Amino acid sequence: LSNYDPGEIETKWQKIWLEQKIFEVNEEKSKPKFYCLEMFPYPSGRIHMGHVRNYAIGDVIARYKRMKGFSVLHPMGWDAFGLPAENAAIKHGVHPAKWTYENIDYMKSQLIKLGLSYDWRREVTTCTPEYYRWNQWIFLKLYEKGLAYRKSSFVNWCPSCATVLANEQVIDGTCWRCESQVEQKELEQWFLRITAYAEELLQDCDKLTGWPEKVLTMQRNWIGKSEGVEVDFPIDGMNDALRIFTTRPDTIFGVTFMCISPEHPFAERLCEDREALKRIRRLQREPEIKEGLFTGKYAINPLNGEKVPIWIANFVLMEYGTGAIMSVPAHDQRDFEFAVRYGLPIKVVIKPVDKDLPEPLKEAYEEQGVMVNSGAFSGLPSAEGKKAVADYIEDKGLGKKTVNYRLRDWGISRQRYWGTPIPIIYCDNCGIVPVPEKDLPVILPENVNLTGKGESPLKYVEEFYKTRCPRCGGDARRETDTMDTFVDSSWYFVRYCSLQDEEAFHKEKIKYWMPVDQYIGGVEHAVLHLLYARFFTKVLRDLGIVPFDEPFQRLLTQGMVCMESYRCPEHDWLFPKEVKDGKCIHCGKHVQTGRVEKMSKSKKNIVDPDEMIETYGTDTVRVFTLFAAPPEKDLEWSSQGVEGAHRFLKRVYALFYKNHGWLKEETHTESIDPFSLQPSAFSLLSLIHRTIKRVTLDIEKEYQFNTAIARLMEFVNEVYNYEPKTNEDRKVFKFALKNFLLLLSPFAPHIAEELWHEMGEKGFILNESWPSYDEELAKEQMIELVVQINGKVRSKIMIPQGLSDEEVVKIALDDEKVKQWINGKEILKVIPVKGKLVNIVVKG
Ligand code: ANZ
Ligand code: ZN
Repeated sequence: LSNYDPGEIETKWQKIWLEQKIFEVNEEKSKPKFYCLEMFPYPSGRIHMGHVRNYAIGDVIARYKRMKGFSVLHPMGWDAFGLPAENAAIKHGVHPAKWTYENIDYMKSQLIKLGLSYDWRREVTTCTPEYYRWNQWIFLKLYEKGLAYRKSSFVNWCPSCATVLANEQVIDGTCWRCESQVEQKELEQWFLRITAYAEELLQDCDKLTGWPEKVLTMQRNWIGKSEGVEVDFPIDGMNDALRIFTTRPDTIFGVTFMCISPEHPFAERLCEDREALKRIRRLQREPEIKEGLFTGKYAINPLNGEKVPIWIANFVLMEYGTGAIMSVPAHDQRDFEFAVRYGLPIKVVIKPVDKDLPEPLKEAYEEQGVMVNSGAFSGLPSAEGKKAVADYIEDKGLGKKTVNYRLRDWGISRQRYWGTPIPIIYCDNCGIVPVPEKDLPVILPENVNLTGKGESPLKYVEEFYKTRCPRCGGDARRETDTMDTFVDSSWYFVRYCSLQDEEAFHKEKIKYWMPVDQYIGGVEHAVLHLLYARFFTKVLRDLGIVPFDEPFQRLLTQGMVCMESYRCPEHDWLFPKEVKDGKCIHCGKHVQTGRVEKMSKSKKNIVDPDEMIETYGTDTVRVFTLFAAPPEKDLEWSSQGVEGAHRFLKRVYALFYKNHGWLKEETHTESIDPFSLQPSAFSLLSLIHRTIKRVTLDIEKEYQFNTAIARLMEFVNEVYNYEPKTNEDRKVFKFALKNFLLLLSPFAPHIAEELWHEMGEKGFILNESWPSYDEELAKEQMIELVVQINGKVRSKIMIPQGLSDEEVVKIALDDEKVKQWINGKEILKVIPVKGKLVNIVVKG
């Protein structure tokens, strides 16, 4: 026991905890449940500090709730499909499966080394057929309901890499990898109709009171509901009308031209110049530079009969509204820029209430105001005007009010190998045929040639794609694209409710555990993952599988782990350990210190969890990450901070070691009568009650673990030199130390468990109840007693408030300093004043 050896303590307890299965939980009907979930990691190879922080936060919550009497579900798994496995395969020639499973093995050992309280019987690995068959099953259900459909759409295509690019991979219209000009290519893809749930997803944001407001705002914006009108503009000389969507019907008298998307069905009819049309179709969308092409045709404004030219423009998206707009350059900045570029007229129809607009306009006036130059509507404030014009349009049958959402259907087809096969078969006779449920899972074949180029590698695996049509029995082909991996993570939290060898959708168990009470993860998932998971939950609800609307009651988005970076003029970015006294250890040159920012491999401003655990132990790493900042704030890694956390735990250890002899013997801590205690014991009792109270409230209130740990540090400082003298003292001290360990255990579970047993306690801390406190005792109750002898202040003593005069006098006379001053002289008078002052008059 003599020295704190975290390595030994931690491996010992980790082993025992697993052997004794103390993290395994089952549904206990008699207890309230708590489902604590951290976002599962991608098995990239090793965990980083961001993971450590995420899981440490979750572990504190899980352990705390468990001690509070909840039945706590705390699972972990692997988001195991995805591109990096495929890239590693191409680069190093290992099969993605091998690479993935090896990473999982290693990372799992790392999580165990962190002392995290997971029930591993529930481990989910999304690349296993047992898991992904249910992706396929859900897909089939969506297909049955018309919520999964195939459609051709435009994607960013790099001709030289022969691959589809995500929007983020297109930089100034060129490929991020090879810089060739990116084209728009039409591709048949599978979509999930998330838009069918757009309104509910939006409305239910109001129910998510346990979510950070910034995340809700991002979700609302992503869904992007906008109310407006669709209006038909007849095309001059044709028996057809162009339907547009606008949110600003109040500006309709200011229309000076029309724009349609290059993909608009009218584009080819209206534009004779095919080459020019082709060129514009290759242009970047949502562009910096707005470009267009005049079709030579005109449309007629249904409100004032004006003839306006129809243009094809690259800033009009086919996927939004109707793919066509009425352009009002005076009041829409995009239209303004377009008008300036092509010399089109600009007509003001909204004027600020209190001033005039400059002539000519320097930019679009997009604010509210009063309608002008607008026929009978002139003079109306724009808000009222909006409604009046919309009503007029509807009354006259010129169009209708509509609602549009920015949210797009979710394209899930990926031309990749390492993902869930889409369970669809194409037959020349029968067309698109879903794989019958009984034939699930459609297994991803092992033998495949990975090239990293455009098409799905499965296209060349004959034993995979060659199949028979389930309907007519004829030769048929399987779909060879795989699913977006976001499908996998859209329902994994439901899978954890039952054990690995049980049903995937165990209704009773789902009903008991779901929804997740606390979800913890990075804010980078504020839209996609969290929105898809909400969407799937509603789908599963409509399938009768889950009995609730929302998957995550509370959401905590933890801050980033940050650190300063170092750069050597000779050796570029350096790892922190390559820097000594501000110099590069390789060349001795002075290094430049960069600002504190998110740890990243590219800038090498990272510390490796394994190394930290090796040096300081897991408990120190946990305490540091939890102490350095509140969970939702960014955390700055600092080696002094880690040292500080380590010193604290060493001191805790030393405190117990000092008292080890008697701690084990003394057993009765139950029968303490606070009011019979000596002042020092009383104040110790009060201190532990106060500490319990503060730590509990810090955890309950927004998980303020940093201040909770600060309380524990204060406690140790206050009691470190306490020396129990009497039996009573020891009783109280032991009581305080026991409770201290209970409080410490969610943060530093290993040292707490070790000392708990060293104190002679039986059983595991995790199975103990969280300590409760007495409001009265927890009060700050010490006051200063001043003792005067013959009118001079001779001593000041801290005493509990509210003692009787008799007791106060006794304390004063027992005080060592007072005794020295009296020094055997005769005491003439002792006058206690309000329990705060004692006047002693002595002879001579
Ligand atoms: C005329 C107008 C005048 C507009 C004005 C705005 C201001 P939100 O709020 O995002 O829904 N628009 C409509 N469909 C479009 C498409 N497919 N591609 C690009 N732009 C499109 O935006 C709605 C507004 O965006 C619509 O209202 C339309 O321009 C444009 F002073 O119509 B507005
Ligand atoms: Zn067939």
